[in-house]
Amino acid sequence: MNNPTDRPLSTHLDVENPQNLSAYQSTGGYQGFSNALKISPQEVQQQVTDSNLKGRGGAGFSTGMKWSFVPMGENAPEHKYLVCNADEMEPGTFKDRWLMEGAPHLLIEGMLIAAYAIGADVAYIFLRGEYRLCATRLHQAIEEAYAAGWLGENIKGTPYTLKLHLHTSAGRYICGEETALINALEGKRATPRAKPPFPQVVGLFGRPTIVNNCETLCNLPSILKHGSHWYTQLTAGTDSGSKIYGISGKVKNAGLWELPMGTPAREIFQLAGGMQDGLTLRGWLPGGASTDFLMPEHLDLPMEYDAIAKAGSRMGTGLIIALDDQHCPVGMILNLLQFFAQESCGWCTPCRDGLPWAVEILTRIESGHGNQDDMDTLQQLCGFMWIGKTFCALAPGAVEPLRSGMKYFADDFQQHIDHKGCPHRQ
Ligand code: L3W
Repeated sequence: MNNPTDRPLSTHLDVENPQNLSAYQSTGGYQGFSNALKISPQEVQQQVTDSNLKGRGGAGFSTGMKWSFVPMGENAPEHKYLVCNADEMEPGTFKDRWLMEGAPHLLIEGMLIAAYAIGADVAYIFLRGEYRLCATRLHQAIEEAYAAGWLGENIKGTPYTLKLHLHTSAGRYICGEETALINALEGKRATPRAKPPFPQVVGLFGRPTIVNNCETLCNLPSILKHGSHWYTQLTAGTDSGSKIYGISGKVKNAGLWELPMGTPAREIFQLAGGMQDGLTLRGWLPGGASTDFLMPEHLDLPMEYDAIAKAGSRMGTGLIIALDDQHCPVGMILNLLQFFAQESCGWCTPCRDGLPWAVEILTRIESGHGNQDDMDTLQQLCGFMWIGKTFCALAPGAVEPLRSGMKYFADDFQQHIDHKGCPHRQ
């Protein structure tokens, strides 16, 4: 990607005072939404469907298809809602923060396009509570957008009206699950709802609601500005567009980069300068903590949804977590499981009881007090907490690094049991 227009997200990030409307407009801001206002909501939906944009929150569901479930025209209720899921709490994931701090108007413009396309008159940004700088900049940007007539009644002289509210989360990982988020926004306990009905039909306050991830929404202005065909050509693989990729762990330069979708993981490691001196890569989680481990031999895979799924994992958020040879995989998995056990909402039994049980067993193994039966029980627990047996994706996601870690790092688990302690501490 050499041309700035080929980096539709980060092209807006290199400006001073990013919350200022003039700074955003100097990089072509609000042109995409202006184009959207000249065509019908259905035509906007069609462009986004044609762009083949997939949700960037972790699941990779088609954005255009999701929107197509929203009742339109005479069948539509009086109010419909758009919600930006900016409750970025996935371990190792910090891409939405970068976008909101660096280009708050890009998100606002993306939300305007999405809200117009589905006929929403009210929109919410559900923001992770700890993201204080994002909140400050979004507040300022929203105020400026209202003052300039980009938000509010009869936007830019058209019949279209949108009210946009910023809501800071009280702080639970489960609020990233769209129906738990909706409950939280309604002031209720943040437990997931049964699906179906999907929020697109029965969502916030019982009305049709689209919940889209922050990065997903930030892609919309460029699609409406340059066209869906242009967007499909940005990729290095088969999924459309560009993607914010990143790495954390013991690499030389942890960070974030906007790259063509489908960039091989090896290139992302190279951008990070490789592993720190003296360390070797042992494994990596492709997109946040709730994905299966992949190995160094998987580094040439394109980072996109199907290719990573075929290798037995998920691209998730696309932010890699690297495991080096001097850190204990058992300890790392225990650390992740502790997080997920703490963040279980407690609604369904497999997750509420299964995750703390897995933590108890892993703690025993990690400290050198585990035995072979513990390994069998862990395997069974992975089955009890799998898709279809829990109410939402939290526990199945939590199980992914555990089940793949037990496969790829079986020797490490065995050493803890045989030598009654962690080999990395001996
Ligand atoms: C209508 C159907 N709509 C699916 C919609 C659904 C939702 C979207 C994705 O979890 C994953 C999870 C985490 N009719 C539909 C339908 N939809 N089928 O599509 O739905 P789904 O169920 O595939 O996923 P989900 O429950 O939304 C998302 C993983 O992401 N993850 C977590 C990331 C965390 C962050 C963060 O902190 N910001 O992104 C990372 O991998 O484990 O598997 O809108 O309504 N038949």
